Amino acid sequence: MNDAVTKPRTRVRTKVERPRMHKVILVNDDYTPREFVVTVLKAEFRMTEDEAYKVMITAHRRGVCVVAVFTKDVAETKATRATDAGRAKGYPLLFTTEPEE
Ligand code: TYC
Repeated sequence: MNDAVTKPRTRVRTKVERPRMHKVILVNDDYTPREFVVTVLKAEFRMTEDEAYKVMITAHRRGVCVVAVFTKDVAETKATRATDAGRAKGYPLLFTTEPEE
């Protein structure tokens, strides 16, 4: 008979890591009207007029602005919807995503 006791080869890891968050980034362009950018930010990211204006004018002056951070799925969905809202009006408005450090 084989009386050897087999030790478990795996150990339960109790460490739980939070999902990495992803930034939604607004990219400036020369064609999309400022007011339209503000409208999209309010509609898709639930911003007030003041918050949306600050994000829009920061992207306008500096080239890009972080809009907000979300889980990967939510960031990608919102970036796509906001970009599509511009495309539907013929504007090159662009929202991208990138993982936080
Ligand atoms: N630069 C655009 C203009 O002067 C306005 C604008 C701001 C467009 C931010 C895109 O992400 C943007 N009409």
